[in-house]
Amino acid sequence: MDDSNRLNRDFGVAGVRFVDGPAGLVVAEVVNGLASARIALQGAQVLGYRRNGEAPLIWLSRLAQFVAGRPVRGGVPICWPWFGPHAADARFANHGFARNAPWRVVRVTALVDGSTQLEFQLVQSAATRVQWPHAADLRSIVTVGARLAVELLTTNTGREPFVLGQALHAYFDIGDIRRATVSGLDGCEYVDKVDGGGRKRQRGSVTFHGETDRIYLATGNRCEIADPILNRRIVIASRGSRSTVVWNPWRAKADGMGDFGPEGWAGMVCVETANAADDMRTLAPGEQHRLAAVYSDAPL
Ligand code: TA6
Repeated sequence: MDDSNRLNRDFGVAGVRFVDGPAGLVVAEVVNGLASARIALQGAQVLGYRRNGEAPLIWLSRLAQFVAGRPVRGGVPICWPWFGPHAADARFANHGFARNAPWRVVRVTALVDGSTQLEFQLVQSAATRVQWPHAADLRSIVTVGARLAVELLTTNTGREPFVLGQALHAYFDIGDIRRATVSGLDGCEYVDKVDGGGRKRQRGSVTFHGETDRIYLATGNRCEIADPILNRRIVIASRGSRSTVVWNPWRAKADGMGDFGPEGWAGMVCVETANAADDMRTLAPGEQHRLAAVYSDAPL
């Protein structure tokens, strides 16, 4: 596992500092002239992001548990190489192993526009190959600037095709889920995981009146969260995805999960750029798939 001293020596770039975070998880702290962010090496997980002078865009639970090998509640977890439960073996983690596994730092670059770009590579192992016996290389490229960009690059480095499910499981900080709406999904069919997986069609913007867990299909490349409490809209611009997951656990499910904290569920919504359900991808040997999202905000 990388340690912060070596990382600061090898990748010290103005505005980036590697620190030993909770439970020994190494975290990259990024502060530049545009924004600040924290990214854990475990899972290459963005834990937070805010533009300078603005409210946080990305939500992190006040009760997030930092335990090596366990998912952290909030930020932008990387679900890979499957979304949801493992197709055949309930022993394996929900949403794949990438978010619970160590990643190595490949490069840290100060870009000319003032942004900071960090590239990470998943460290695979016998433990991960037991769960998913395919040869693949996975990179995450995070760009911290006036917007937050996260890009997942999967390359099939083996001799056989494989099927890939994945998502950028982004948690957004909002004033009150009961007042928030999500637009950009009007007319899309969705799998309603709160209603037996039935398929329905979205009419207008998504509004929230209880636990909401939907996989929207044949989606476009832009969604917006309207937040009248914080008086802003959050824009999710995506590439390489034709499925978008919208999730809020609501009170009972959040309390049951135990790491949302009191009323935490009311201040977050997930809008996830995915390749899930009908949108899983088959990669031929040598093929690469890019899944990307750019997150920004503007006044409502
Ligand atoms: O993306 C929505 C979802 O699939 C929900 O069904 C819920 O399981 C959520 O992900 C969080 O999953 P996690 O494994 O992070 O608790």
